[in-house]
Amino acid sequence: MNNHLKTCLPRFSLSKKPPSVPPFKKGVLAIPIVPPFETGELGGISKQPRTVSKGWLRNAAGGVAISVLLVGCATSSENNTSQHKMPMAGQAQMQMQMQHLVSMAPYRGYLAAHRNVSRPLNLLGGPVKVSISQPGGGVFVSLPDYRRLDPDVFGQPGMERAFAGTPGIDGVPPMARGVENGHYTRFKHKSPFGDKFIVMKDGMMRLEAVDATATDAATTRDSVKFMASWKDKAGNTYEVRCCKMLASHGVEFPTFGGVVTNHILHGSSRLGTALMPTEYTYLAFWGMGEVRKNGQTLDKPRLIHGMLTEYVRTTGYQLGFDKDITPTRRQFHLMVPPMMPDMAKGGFHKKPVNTGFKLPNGMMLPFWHVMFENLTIQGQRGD
Ligand SMILES: [Cu+2]
Repeated sequence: MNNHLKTCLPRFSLSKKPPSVPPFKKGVLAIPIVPPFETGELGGISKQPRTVSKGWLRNAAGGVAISVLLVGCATSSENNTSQHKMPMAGQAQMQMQMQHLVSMAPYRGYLAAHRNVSRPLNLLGGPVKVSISQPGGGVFVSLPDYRRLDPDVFGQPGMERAFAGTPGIDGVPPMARGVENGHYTRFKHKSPFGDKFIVMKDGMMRLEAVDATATDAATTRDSVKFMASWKDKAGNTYEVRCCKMLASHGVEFPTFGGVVTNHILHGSSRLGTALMPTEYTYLAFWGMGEVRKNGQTLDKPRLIHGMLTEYVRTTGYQLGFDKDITPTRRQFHLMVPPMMPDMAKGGFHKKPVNTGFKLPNGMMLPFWHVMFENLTIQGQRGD
């Protein structure tokens, strides 16, 4: 990987559990701690229901589904430099602090109570079926940036909020926060969450999802078929497909069977990274898919997360604080984080996404965080 980029990753839980394809096995993998903002964990994988294995994602049929949460961040080479100069004792202390912070992730007990459930209950009122599409137009592609810290989400020095869990993926530890005049300023490390972006053309997206299973569990009846593509100035086409696998349960926060509808995520919810604002989420999914360029698969399998939310951007397309949200507009976010599960050793290992897209400084963009806003949305409840 690029030595000038450090990535910080989210944690997942992988458990195998096809609802209709016995036998299933599952396993929760160990969490490697890579200071200072690199950790990962594997959760549970579950096969998608056969009822959704058709159409343009036919290949997904019979595949194992993973669920994931993801997010990745990249730190600048300057940060890496200071990190490398840290004395060994200091590094060990930092690692211990990080392990302690990760151990304080707020949903650990909740997740433990759900990950082995073999027969999860369904949503009240029946499954929610959602179709979302964008036929064309531009997309907003996030670039690595330093996220400003919302006091409503992160509190203030001495009265912190949202500090536990995997840094950047879940909370942000106090030592990773800039402070000025008694207030937090920004996350010290670059991440996919910030104000920097570029626009790419010919953005197309199609999602068909079912939210049937209510809670996290070892198995799920949720399903996702997703495809999105966009083009750079040179005419290269970038594409993401998902999900051969769905995350039936999370490791650091719930995934509600891999698909969740009509919920609050991110920010103060402590469901997903706090670096995104607290946002009403009409639909979100976590699964495993692939990254392509010009019709060629560049990276597979990769963790994929998508969500349809209320609008969280402001003037100049800055990523807003909670107070800046526009509840009557909607947008779709696609996230491919720079981390991968390690099925042999357990846990996740750092692995920047081979996006095939170079940043102006010549380095590869190590993640995709892409926003679609020209949407047609349909939802239906019931069998
Ligand atoms: Cu999200």
